[in-house]
Amino acid sequence: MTNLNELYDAIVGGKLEQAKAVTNAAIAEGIAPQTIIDGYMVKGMEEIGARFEAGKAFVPNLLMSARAMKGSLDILKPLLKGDGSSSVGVIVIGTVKGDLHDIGKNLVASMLEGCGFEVINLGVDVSSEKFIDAARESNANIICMSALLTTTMNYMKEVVAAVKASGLQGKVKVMIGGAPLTNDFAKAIGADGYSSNANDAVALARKLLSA
Ligand code: B12
Repeated sequence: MTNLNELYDAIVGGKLEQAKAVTNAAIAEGIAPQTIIDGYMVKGMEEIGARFEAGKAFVPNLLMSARAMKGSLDILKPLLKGDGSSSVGVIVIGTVKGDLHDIGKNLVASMLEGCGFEVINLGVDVSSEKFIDAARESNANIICMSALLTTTMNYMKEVVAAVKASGLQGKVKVMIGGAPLTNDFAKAIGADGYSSNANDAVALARKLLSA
């Protein structure tokens, strides 16, 4: 039987091959992707983050952990299926300008995709112009923004302002997320919604589409 603690250890230790091997074994045993992600992978990232904050891990360790996380997530991505009953829409997602953190954003993108949304992932360091152009070109229903830094989260306000200035307001909703954000921050900048994790992000996207 697969010991998923080995996946947690592989993420914390930044061991890509071990992470992929345990993930494949867990899938073969029929363990639910959500259990693997929430119970072990995200927890592993939290642990390496805590070690970094305590000065016990360094940027190269974070990068190795991120690589291992991505390797496992790539394997799980096709299996992240929703219940099929969602109203499907188009979502443009990116990490805001100046910010290179993409693990959480990619997790949200994968979940949304798995639940039937068409997702246009703009990557990291995304400017307001890029968000607006992509939303306009794809006729997007929702712009999703991610930020992990207290310095970059404020850029979201600029994107919300750009949505208003572009004439897309009313046609496209804005959803935000990332560790330093809160519901109050979302309200303060005029975003339509905030969620603290990838599961709730799917529910929120569905809610915004039906509003
Ligand atoms: C991994 C990591 C890195 C990696 C990123 C690799 C990558 N490809 O993403 C690297 C090494 C590159 C990095 C660099 C830096 N980092 Co860093 N990093 C982290 C770390 C350890 C983990 C982040 C993570 O991936 N978490 C796991 C994912 C799954 O969680 P998440 O991102 O929060 O996402 C979830 C939710 O927030 C939400 N969500 C996320 N996005 C969205 C979007 C929407 C629309 C919705 C609805 C929801 C949602 O759903 C996700 C899934 O449930 C955090 C510490 C931490 N505890 O967060 C520091 C952290 C974010 N980093 C930090 C810092 C300071 C930096 C650097 C400045 C370090 C440096 N001196 O160079 C640089 C900045 C580079 C830049 N310009 O962006 C600080 C930020 C401090 C602050 N207050 O701003 C933190 C908090 C660490 C710390 N305490 O010091 N980092």
